[in-house]
Amino acid sequence: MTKTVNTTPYTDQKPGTSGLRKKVPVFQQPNYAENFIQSIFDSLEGFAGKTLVIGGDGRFYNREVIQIAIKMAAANGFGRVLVGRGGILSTPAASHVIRKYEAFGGIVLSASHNPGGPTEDFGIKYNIGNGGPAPEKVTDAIYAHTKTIETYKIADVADVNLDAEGEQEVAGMTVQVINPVSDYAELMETLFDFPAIRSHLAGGFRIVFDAMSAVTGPYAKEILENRLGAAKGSVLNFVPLPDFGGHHPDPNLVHARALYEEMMGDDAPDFGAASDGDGDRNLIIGKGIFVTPSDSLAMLAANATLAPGYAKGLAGIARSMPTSGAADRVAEKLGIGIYETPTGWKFFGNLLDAGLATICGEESAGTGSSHVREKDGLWAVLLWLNILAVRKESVVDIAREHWTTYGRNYYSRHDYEEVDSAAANGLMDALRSQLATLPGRKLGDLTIETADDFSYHDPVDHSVSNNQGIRILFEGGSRVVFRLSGTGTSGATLRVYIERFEPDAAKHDVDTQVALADLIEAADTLAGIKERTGRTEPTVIT
Ligand code: G16
Repeated sequence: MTKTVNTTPYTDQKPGTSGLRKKVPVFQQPNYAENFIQSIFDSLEGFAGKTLVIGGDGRFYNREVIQIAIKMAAANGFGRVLVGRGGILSTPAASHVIRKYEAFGGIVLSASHNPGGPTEDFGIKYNIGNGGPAPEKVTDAIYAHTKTIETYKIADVADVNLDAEGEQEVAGMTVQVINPVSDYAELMETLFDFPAIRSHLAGGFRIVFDAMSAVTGPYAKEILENRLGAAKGSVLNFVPLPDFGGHHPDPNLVHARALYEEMMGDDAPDFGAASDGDGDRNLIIGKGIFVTPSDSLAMLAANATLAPGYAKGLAGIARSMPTSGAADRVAEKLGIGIYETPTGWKFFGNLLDAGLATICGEESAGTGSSHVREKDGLWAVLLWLNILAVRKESVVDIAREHWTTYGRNYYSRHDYEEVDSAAANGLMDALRSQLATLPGRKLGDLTIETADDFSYHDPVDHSVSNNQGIRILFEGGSRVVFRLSGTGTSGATLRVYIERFEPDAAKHDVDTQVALADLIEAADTLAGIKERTGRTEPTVIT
């Protein structure tokens, strides 16, 4: 029933920021998915007879790869597979299922916020037993195996029925098809004050949640409408579609524009939110105000004790390096640790496991906590709703009060997508070669204080990750950061992160792009963005 198939390596299977992401036709090449999955198994030890969780965000090609992964898990000796009904598990739900059932690990199929469809994006990621993305030493081992692979093992059996909950047998292994929503919904009930949120909603507090035709739809319907009593119709685009309805399931101001415009209107609901393809990102918009992910992290951390799951306080806060320093000020006031990691949720795993951090966040619309080991879109929405239900103030009032207390970190990210890779690498190399001479240089009223290429020293396992983004820090605390994205699937994406700290509450009402204008200009002067990329403006501004 099990066969060993000869194969030859592909040279392009290096995992990026979050697993292997490629266009669907790349994954459809003979043995492409099989090679990568076998390389995952070949870099693990001790899983014989153990449980593997498999799920995905429902995008095009999800079901096909789930069948392959199940049959390969059976042939490689796993004892049990837990798979979400229909092949569906949001990324945070997969993390929770791995933890709850003490699985050996999990395979999560997603390309996150990237579009789906026959010529769009797909991805495979391995999560370890703590429920989090595999750390670099594991992804490096996987990549090494992809370069030398000669055979893979697969059970020669009929497809599993993914649509009926319950147990089936596949080549001596048990496959259990589970309800994808219920474990996760139960977890949320233990963290948040559902009665308080329910009564706030019943009292007329209006919300809208855009599931972007992606995986969060069934979760949001169940939790927001069924369990919390939000008005029917509060959850939009709740049916997960293989092509996300032809849209980018990316909850930002460009791809969730309609939600943004509704929230800025005269008759806007009180609270608007969205999540992405696989349910780990979030967008938070109050009536008349967009809350940047960096600010959201700081505001959630500052108010977290209002939720039962965090009532005892936070151990610490962690943020990725390009995320604004707003959370640092909260940590300082609370007298707790603050950790600055490279981009990539995998870097939070050790801090969470060691109990050093409770809440983590990234500028890329990711926020989460120690409840799982992934970022969690609905979790962020529910923590906001819990805070709003207890404080009974508007989002704008909470934000203003926060800025008055802590100061405001004006923040924006400018993305230049699908730039020629050589041009993007040339830009970064040129910046790197200037680093030593930049301190002291003046650009208009700005003076560069320090400049470096960020290196992370993990305080738990002492691993070192170099070249994690170029930081230019100016006197007074403003900064510009340059990085190349590790999640794109064609060309290179240059990300420029711009930040200015403004302590004076009288200056908290300025348009963000205006507040950052001199830094934006300085970024172009330093890196020659227009000249090197041939672009006159960013593809996306968030
Ligand atoms: C992934 C990672 C995040 C990271 C984001 C952007 O998110 O999990 O930690 O911040 O990519 O990475 P990059 O700037 O390299 O494109 P997701 O939601 O795509 O899984």
